Amino acid sequence: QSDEKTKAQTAKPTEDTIFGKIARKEIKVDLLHDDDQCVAFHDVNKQAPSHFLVIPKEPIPQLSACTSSHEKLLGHLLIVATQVAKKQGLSDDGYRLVINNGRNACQSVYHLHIHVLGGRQLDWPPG
Ligand code: DGP
Repeated sequence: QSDEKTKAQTAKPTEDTIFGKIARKEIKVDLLHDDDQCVAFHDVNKQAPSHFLVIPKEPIPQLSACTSSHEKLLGHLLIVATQVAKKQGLSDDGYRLVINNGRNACQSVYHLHIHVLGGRQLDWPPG
């Protein structure tokens, strides 16, 4: 079993997460993007030559906690993902966006995040 899968079995929604600390700049990481609504940064446990995360600054625990009030923010996160992917040189060959929602999907950090993976041929279907 992968590390991420093991972590996801016990991860629970919490008030604060490591991503909350990154979004508030309490933990310094190399930001690929930063605006009033979201930040993007490299995933520490990369699953592809290019693997970054786009997270809202608002600490939404997971996708299923979103309501129609988040429509604009969710659209913004997708657009930012494409912009950063382009900057990372992923546009020509393609890339994949993933949102893990809950235990069966292996969500291990309960702060909404979009994974963007590229730089190699990805398999389908995912595991
Ligand atoms: P998920 O399984 O969808 O909840 O993905 C969480 C991802 O977050 C996982 O790929 C590893 C990554 N991650 C966990 N902690 C940190 C951290 O402190 N810094 C960074 N850059 N990534 C992290």
